[in-house]
Amino acid sequence: MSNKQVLIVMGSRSDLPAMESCMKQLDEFEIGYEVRVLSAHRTPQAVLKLSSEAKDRGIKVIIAAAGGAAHLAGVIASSTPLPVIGIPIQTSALGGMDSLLSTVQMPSGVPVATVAIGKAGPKNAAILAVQMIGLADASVQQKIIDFKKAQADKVLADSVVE
Ligand code: RP5
Repeated sequence: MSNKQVLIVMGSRSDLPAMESCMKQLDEFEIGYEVRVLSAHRTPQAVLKLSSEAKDRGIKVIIAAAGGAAHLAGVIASSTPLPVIGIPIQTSALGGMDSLLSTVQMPSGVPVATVAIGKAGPKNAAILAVQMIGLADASVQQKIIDFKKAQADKVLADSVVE
């Protein structure tokens, strides 16, 4: 079985720059991932094939990023038992509110854990995915504990403003 535990799907290659921080964060946690560009609207059959086969390939969490009418995470969530994290990509037309609402407002029974529009979203999606993997892997969970401590230490070290 592959050591890639996270599947990252994005709706277009134009989403890649926004997604670099997600991949970087997974690299920092040394969690293997696979990246695919597929669209809920332009390649729906390929999306469903990928998401329905992900679990049997050893994937633990799926991260799906899309902008505009951002149905990618929802379509993926419809066809896998794996947890799906949705990233609403910032758009030029509506600032990403379009992406946010179409990612987060899922019908009852088909959740998508949706992170923020903008810089924090892709990074937080990676951290959340690692936290989920950490539930069944103590060494991965320890990395999250260490990360949070280092983050808190940094804030405390910078907390005194002259
Ligand atoms: C979405 O439409 C993609 O996720 C992207 O954010 C947006 C624009 O895609 P392109 O027209 O740049 O391919 O499906």
